Amino acid sequence: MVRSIIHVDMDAFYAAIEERDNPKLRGKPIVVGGGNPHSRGVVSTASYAAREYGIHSAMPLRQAYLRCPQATFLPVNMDKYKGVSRQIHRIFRRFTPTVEPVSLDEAFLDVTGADAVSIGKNIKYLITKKLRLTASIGISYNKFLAKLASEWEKPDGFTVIPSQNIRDFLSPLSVRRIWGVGPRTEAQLNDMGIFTIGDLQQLDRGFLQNAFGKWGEDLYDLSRGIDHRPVKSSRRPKSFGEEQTFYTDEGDPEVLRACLAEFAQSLGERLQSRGLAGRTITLKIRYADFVTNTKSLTLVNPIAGPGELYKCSLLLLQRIKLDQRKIRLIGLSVSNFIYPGEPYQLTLW
Ligand code: TTP
Ligand code: MG
Repeated sequence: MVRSIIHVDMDAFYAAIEERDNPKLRGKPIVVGGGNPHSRGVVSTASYAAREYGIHSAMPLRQAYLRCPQATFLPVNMDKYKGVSRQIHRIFRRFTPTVEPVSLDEAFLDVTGADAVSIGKNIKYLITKKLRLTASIGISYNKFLAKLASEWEKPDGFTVIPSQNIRDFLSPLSVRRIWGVGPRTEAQLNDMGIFTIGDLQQLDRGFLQNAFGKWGEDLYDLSRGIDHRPVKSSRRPKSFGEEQTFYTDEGDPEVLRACLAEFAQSLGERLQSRGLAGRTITLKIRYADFVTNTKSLTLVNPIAGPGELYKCSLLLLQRIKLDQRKIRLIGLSVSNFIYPGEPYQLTLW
């Protein structure tokens, strides 16, 4: 199935927010980064008015000052930009859950099966109307082309790259337009006499493989507008769980405890590998007659370790009447996650 991918990239993101919040700065050259043009910092971003003086991201602030001493130099207000980023992502999720954030101001959306152009226009409208900022939007049938499209007429752009004649469309462009080709690869390609995407299209797959390994195959495909990478939505999981159904109904508490130890181990590893901790532990028991009983425990302090998870699961097991009834299924889950770096509200029991 042909996919519909939207790439959204905010224009001069940090600078645009500062400009919005201080009308005196409107249309003026603004340089965000460090705040003091005589310090050793670098430019995070510059407004489009400042870019006319040749100022760009990663340039030393002192150099930016030499180019445009009358620019307003502002410090980075990360909390503010993160807040705006959350608002943008909330707008995206109105249209699809398949949103892959790339950075604070950039994301891919997979809207296959829907009217991508109308969604793109709506997103642009909402960003302008609700956030008083502008975004550039690119639409195509894969990630590479959608990103290329959003860069096409920045700022405030809206570009659709259709699949027809894609080879000819790409052919005159610089190899630098290929996603992943930075200054070093560009220099390497130029040394080989390859300057445009069209030059790349002339080469065969084996040659590129020899020269660049796996990346050579990607170059071969990308130069033809082929890119199968999926849009990976990073929906945050709400819980992790493990469960087991017994072959023959089980009544031995020792076996149940062994299951719980195994679950705690695996859940602990899953949490720790993602830097998560959970506050709620839930034990589920299904009896042979299919009646299901769950017990949960919410802790003041989040836990992530297998040992602590196991201890909690045993406390919960004690609260379940095992009497003579046989058990068909046992499960353990952890939820109420605390994400890395996220403060949590201390609550009383
Ligand atoms: P970009 O999207 O690369 O740049 P931009 O949004 O400022 O400008 P445009 O997209 O219109 O070209 O990056 C988004 C934000 O990330 C940018 O506003 C500031 C920050 N950033 C840095 O802090 N350092 C950098 O080197 C870059 C490239 C960006
Ligand atoms: Mg941007």
